[in-house]
Amino acid sequence: IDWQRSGEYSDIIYETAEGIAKITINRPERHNAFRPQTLFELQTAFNIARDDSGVGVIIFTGAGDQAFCSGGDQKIRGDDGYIGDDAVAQQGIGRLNVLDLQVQIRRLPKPVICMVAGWSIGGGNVLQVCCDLTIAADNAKFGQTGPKVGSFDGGYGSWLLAETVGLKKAREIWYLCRQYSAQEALDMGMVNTVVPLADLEKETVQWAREMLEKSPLALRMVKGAINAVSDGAAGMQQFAGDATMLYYMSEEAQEGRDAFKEKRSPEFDKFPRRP
Ligand code: 2NE
Repeated sequence: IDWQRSGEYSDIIYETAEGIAKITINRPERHNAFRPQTLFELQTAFNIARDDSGVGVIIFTGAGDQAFCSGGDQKIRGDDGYIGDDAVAQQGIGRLNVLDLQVQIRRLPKPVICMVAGWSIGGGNVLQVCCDLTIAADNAKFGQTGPKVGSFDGGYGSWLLAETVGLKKAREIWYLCRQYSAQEALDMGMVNTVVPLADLEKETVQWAREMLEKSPLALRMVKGAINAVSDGAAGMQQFAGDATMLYYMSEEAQEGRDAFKEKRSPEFDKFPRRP
């Protein structure tokens, strides 16, 4: 696959090919730990992929074969969050802007595949959990470290993980902070498949291609429906917004718009009152 790189980023790489966007965290010297700047760039890249009608599926991964992501960069962790280089940081104020990225991935109306080689740890594993699907290489290792390093994720990192692997297993993962092999992650339903490291991208692209053959609106609605249950009112708001979008696309809704513009009464009688 002939990836075309675009944009100017320091911490990530954005590439596209054949209807697929690939977003790569590019800090391999820290096992792709994220800092505030990494997350700003990821948010930009995910927005570009969302807005690009030529993109149907997004692959989210990490540079190299040692790690997808090792979570928040502990070396720039301040006393209230992660300290970046921006004006907020100049005042000594930290950020936890990974939470915004988690929400963005959940609400993005295109499938996001997490492609994991090596470590998927801490806040990195929470991002993995937030993705729609996960393809793991046979060298992948998963876990949460929060209670070991003075952190926790009580949002998606807890209850979405529990929804994914079950309550008992989620408690074990957080309470003991063990590391789990790719096969163990597969057995507990945290990933979709495990493939040899050498085949990781080929297999992930194959999954993306299969989804690209499917109806984009159907995929959007299924993603919204699955997430609506666990995202509560926010999930319903998104799903309801999609219903509005579909209604706007109907002749019935367009009749209301046209009647207003033409200063006449709308003729809704011509549309069936469906059973
Ligand atoms: C991932 C793990 C177990 C890998 O161990 P190993 O032995 O294979 O590699 P090593 O030597 O630890 O790591 C290689 C280099 O990457 C850095 C290391 O410090 C090392 O660099 P040097 O010190 O040799 O120069 N590195 C790795 N992870 C890093 C990190 N997260 N931040 C900064 N540098 C990192 C092992 O590396 C490990 O346990 N890493 C820490 C995982 C972790 O605790 N992550 C943070 C969890 S909290 C979080 O992400 C979070 C949250 O819970 C809630 C909100 C927001 C964030």
